[in-house]
Amino acid sequence: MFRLGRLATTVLATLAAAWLTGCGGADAPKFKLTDVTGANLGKALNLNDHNGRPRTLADFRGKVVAVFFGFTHCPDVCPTTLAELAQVVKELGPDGGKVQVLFVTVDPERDTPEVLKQYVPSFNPGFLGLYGDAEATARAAREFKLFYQKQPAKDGGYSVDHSAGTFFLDGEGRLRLFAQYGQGGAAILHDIRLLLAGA
Ligand SMILES: [Cu+2]
Repeated sequence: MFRLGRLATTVLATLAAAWLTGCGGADAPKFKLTDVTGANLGKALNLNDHNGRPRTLADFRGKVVAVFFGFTHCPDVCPTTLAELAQVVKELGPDGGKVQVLFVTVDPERDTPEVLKQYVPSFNPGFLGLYGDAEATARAAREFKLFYQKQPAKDGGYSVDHSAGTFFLDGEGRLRLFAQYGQGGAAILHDIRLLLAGA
């Protein structure tokens, strides 16, 4: 179902390069995820949440923000990622309230606010679904150098290929970490704790 396109591979290479040049001091925090601090992306997001309220990243200052792009018809990657993030938030206990998960749909045609409102909070009541029109969605994806593309399905419907990974911003709204799909909740939990501790 999910294919890692060439563009997505380029993005990962770019992120890896950012990681190589972006940190390195002996006292750098020991993150398990990819450190993308200083990468020139993820600075802005202008979308509506599933309650219809306009949202920008500034709304979530003071919290660690996890940004994941996907679509509700996704059979595997998206529900797995959201379930994993829900588990991480749960394991954080009271600190879970200092984490905001944002699920940005790359399929606003089918993922209406009503659909998102049903789907996203089912993983955790605090999670927010974000959507925009085709143009706003494309802009948000470009901002995170995120690849997505409609794929016609045999039954006449369609699927959406998309790069699978979660971006993490710190309480000051700076992009810090990238979790590749499959890195696992333990690594995410570990690194969110570091971010919450001010790393
Ligand atoms: Cu997906």
